Amino acid sequence: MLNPSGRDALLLYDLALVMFVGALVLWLLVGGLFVYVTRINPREMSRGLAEGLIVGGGVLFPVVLLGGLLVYSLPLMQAPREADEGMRVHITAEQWWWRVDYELPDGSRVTSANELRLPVGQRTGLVLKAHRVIHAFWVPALGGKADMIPGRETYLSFLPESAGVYRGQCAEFCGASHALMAFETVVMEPEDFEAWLAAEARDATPPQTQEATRGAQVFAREGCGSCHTVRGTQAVGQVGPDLTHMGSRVSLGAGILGVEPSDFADWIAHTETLKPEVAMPSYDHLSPDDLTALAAYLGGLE
Ligand code: HEC
Ligand SMILES: [Cu+2]
Repeated sequence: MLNPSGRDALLLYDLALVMFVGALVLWLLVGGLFVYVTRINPREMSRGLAEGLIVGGGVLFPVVLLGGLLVYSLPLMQAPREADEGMRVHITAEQWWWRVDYELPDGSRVTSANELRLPVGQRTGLVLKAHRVIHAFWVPALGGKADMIPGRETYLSFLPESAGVYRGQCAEFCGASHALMAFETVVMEPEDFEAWLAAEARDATPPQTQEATRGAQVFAREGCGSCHTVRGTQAVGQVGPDLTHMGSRVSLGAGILGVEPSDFADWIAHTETLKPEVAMPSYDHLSPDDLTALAAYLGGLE
């Protein structure tokens, strides 16, 4: 929040700064007055001066100051509405991860999860939904916060101003693993973004190594595809995140792990320890060989 990188975050940063400096000046004024009347000049005051202080400093001054701050800050509180320019991304909050759907100009959708990619310098509209319980969407470096409410759509839009990776976090308590519900926002140059989106729209890359091929077999044997989709394969589950391009993401498990092979193995074997009450069982019965093979398969889904 203190390092804004989007147009909307910049407005909020300015507002926070004005409020903070305003509060600091007020505090110094009141403190100074207190020191003056108790230490520097502790004489009895004339009735006129005392009444003047109370009416002026206690009524007029706060009314003018708070009124001014209100007039300054009200225009910043725009009603949340659907963005009228740019691409749209539909984001649904699950317990405890994010479904992410890019809506292309021709109406088709590209499904991803647990990561948001945006082109720099363009406004992108976000259509926010929630499954089951309330969550809140927050990427402090890019803009404000918005509630995500079951049965309703809320809106937010971002205009990122520099490329980079910005962390997002669920900001409304949503159950046991609320604090483990994060994601990364990757802001890219427009041509890089277009290339990424085109790649994301394609079906999964078939396994390239023997290890990965074995991983695909373990994936099928263990029934992972009943909850996960890997486009272009038999896996079409909708319960968990789409894994079609898992290998090109920057984090695992909604922002809680990296994407090294050891992270994949760790996640699959200890899901329930890493994320209490998670809707994916721990596969702690798998052999280290099976876990390595799964990691090779998932890491290769670029
Ligand atoms: C009962 C449904 C279910 C099954 C079966 C299942 N998963 Fe999951 N999986 C989920 C859910 C739900 C999540 C999201 C958990 C969270 O972060 O809250 C998830 C998350 C993941 C992730 C992280 C995805 C991301 O976007 O970071 C990977 C990788 C994964 N599962 C792999 C597997 C593998 C491999 C198997 C089989 C060995 C498997 N899953 C079986 C439901 C399932
Ligand atoms: Cu949440």
